[in-house]
Amino acid sequence: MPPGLSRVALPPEEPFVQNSRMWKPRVIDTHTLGEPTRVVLDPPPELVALAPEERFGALAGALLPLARRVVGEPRTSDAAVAAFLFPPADPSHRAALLFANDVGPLRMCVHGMIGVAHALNFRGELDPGTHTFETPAGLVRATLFEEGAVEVENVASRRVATTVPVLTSGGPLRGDICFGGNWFFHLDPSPVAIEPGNLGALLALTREVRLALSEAGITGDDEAEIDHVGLFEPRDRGEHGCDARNFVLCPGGAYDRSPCGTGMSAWLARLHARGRLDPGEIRIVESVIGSRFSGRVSVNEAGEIIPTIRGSAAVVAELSLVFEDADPYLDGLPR
Ligand code: PYC
Repeated sequence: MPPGLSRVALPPEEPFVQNSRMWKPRVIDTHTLGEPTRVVLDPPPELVALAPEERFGALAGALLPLARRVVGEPRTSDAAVAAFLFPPADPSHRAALLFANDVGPLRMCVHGMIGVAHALNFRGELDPGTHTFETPAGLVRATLFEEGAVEVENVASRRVATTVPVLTSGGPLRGDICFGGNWFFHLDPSPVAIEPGNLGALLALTREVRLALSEAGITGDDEAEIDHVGLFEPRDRGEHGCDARNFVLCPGGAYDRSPCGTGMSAWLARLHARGRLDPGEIRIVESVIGSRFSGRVSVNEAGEIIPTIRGSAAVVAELSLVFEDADPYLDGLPR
């Protein structure tokens, strides 16, 4: 077990209780440039009992209430993502992670990874340097810098299809299907100006597009649901200090307050596929609230595009969750 992991798991004299209602996990609440992550230090016993490759499917199905007990309303905001920490399958890795929001698990979450690295460093359990984490999408590497910034070398990202038509109430729109650790449909340029004053219109459009994709049976590889919709607007770096602004709809229906690292990874892969981004060139993307990630790509030996995203996080609370049997909203608000 790598140094520090024993501090994340419960000590042997306090074995995991076999009933999640008695589970009182210690959590660290963080936000990554506005987007919340609830880092769950004590993973649910039901998930710990499963093989790592079974956990994603279980949390998408019968064990979804576990995610809903941890994130979403009324315990936290519907934008929050949980990051469950498990002992890694490979002891040379720092930990295995399972990300989830209140509608199910995410294959990967860059803002969540940044939150985890910052939270572990805050607890004195992660030193500056590069650390490997296991996620359902594959291995990712988080580099923590002395000044607090975190760089996440994400999983291979790619553009899968271009100018795919979707029919909306405002007429047909064409976008790209791409993967950045999660599945995305990108409309670039956005048909609605990405401004905080337009949140209602941005949410309405992206929700309609996601529904239209689902109704049309448009999916990612292996029939994976396209559960994120990203809008991008070009910006002039000289004038605005960034290259694009984005708005990303997340699976639960909330929008990402950060520039969405998996969405930015997919965007960088699209730029590279169009010949508009060389390996190592830096791009800066701003979220609808004005927070920024920077990123670049490299190409690995297999010819895959590997994005690296840089951002930072802040801890806002250390607490333990309590699940009362009599709580009528133990499993979250009705959805
Ligand atoms: O930063 O990758 C991300 C992300 C995914 C969903 C919310 N944030």
